[in-house]
Amino acid sequence: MNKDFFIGNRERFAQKMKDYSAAVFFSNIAPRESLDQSHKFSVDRNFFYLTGINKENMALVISKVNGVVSEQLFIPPVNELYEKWYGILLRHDEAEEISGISNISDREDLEGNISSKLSSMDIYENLYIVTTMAGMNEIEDQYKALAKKVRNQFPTVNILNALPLIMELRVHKQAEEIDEIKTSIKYTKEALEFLMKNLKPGMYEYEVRAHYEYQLMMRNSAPSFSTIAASGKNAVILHYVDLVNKINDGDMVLCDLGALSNMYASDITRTYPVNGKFTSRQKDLYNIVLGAQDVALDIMKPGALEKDVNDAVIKYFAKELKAIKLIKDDSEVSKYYYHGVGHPLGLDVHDLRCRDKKIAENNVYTVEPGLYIAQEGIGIRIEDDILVTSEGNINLSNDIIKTVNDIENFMK
Ligand SMILES: [Mn+2]
Repeated sequence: MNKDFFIGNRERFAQKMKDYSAAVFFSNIAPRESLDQSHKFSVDRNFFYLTGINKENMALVISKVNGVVSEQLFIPPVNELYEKWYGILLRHDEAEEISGISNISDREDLEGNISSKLSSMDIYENLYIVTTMAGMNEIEDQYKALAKKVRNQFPTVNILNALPLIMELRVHKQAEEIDEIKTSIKYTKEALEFLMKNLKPGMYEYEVRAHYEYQLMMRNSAPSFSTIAASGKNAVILHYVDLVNKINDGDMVLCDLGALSNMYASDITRTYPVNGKFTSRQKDLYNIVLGAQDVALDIMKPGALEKDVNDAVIKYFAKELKAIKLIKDDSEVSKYYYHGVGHPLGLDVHDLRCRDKKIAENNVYTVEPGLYIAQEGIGIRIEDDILVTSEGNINLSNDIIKTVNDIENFMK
């Protein structure tokens, strides 16, 4: 991605900041996995959105004083011992090339820099930090430590949350972002086709995952979340990640998976008959779920509420499930469909959404209705990634086959 994209994001963020304020963004640190090992590092998506840099233990400070915006990046200093063990650290000129930020300092100078700003005659009024929604990872601790220090030393400075400002930016996808999502969808399509070709009764769920992720690795991509390959009755568990069961002949396998391209995620679900042929019951239920996608897409327009889309799907399921005599009353739908119809998609798999929960132009949403019938050992979900435009929806994952005929023909 071009640095102009990240420069533009910072400009738009700064416009939304109050005057006489500073904003701090941390890039995150990898959590510990065992005694002297770390989990794989995962960059904070807001930091990435504003810098394009995917590296550990960095910070970005954006300041706005009397309408004048300045920016500074803090990165770990070069350390020869570290580089012998773990890899080459980013140099200042490289960080500038990626981000377009020319003012770069050592990471250890961050706290002193913030203190001198807040004690200066600029008389800062606000410090923006980010509180994540989950509030449970390492980055949250870095923000909390900073907030505690600022509250203690500069009690008249307000601590504000930058998240509402940045979410207003991130929900509207720009052309560069849509291209990245399209690329990650392409990886998913290719890997899913390999998975389908290798699918056969008697294989284990973890083998399905291995086939999929092998193809991502061959493209220097990675899953955008823990791959789900749930067969038979496991498919009624929405976030089934154990993947230990043998897939029996006659069962379906629900594959909910994604890929990354430059940190942008795809999120796709397909449900296949493991032996390549749907039973007539499976086919009927499958086509009901497929129909629910069309219902959702009709409602999903700029200005509609997310709830409107889900309500329409519930109403449709009530009608269809009564027709096949699975339920008697509309209220019973929740027994077989028990999640929302979709979520925003972007740098985060469950991406930031507009605060009013209204669907807007250039949002990217998943549409993923499902039916889960535990007593029959059947779980079906079909998920596509949709770009909302003023001229209508664009199904970005339209090329990933999903009709009964197309799946059966492909798997023959
Ligand atoms: Mn999803």
